[in-house]
Amino acid sequence: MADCIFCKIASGEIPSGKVYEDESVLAFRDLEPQAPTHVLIIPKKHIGSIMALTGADKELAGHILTEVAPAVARSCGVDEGGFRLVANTGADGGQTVGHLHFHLLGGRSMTWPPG
Ligand code: D5M
Repeated sequence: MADCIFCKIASGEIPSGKVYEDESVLAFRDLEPQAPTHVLIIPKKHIGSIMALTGADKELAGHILTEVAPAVARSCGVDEGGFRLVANTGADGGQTVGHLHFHLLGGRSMTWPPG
């Protein structure tokens, strides 16, 4: 999508602190880290949010959850200590960028409930 910042990051038009990339997914450091490890995992194709996922995205969504997130957690060294994986969705969910992204946060103890 032309004016989507994460599409521009996915295409390389805007630089990012890349930690993982394959043909369908990119993971990069969040600009405003909320934990020692704070990585955003995005599909390269534009999907607005979890609510815009369709049956055609099952393989992609499964790939992110079963392969990419664990690989990123391992490469960042938070797989054993634990981490939080969250997709803020919509206005009440706190989503500010309209391109599906999973925050992977770790390196400190998380609190619950979130703010
Ligand atoms: O999360 C959107 C997140 O995106 C927020 O934590 C800041 C981050 N962000 C915004 N622009 C960039 C760039 N250019 N690089 C890295 N991280 C960025 P949300 O859940 O939508 O509030």
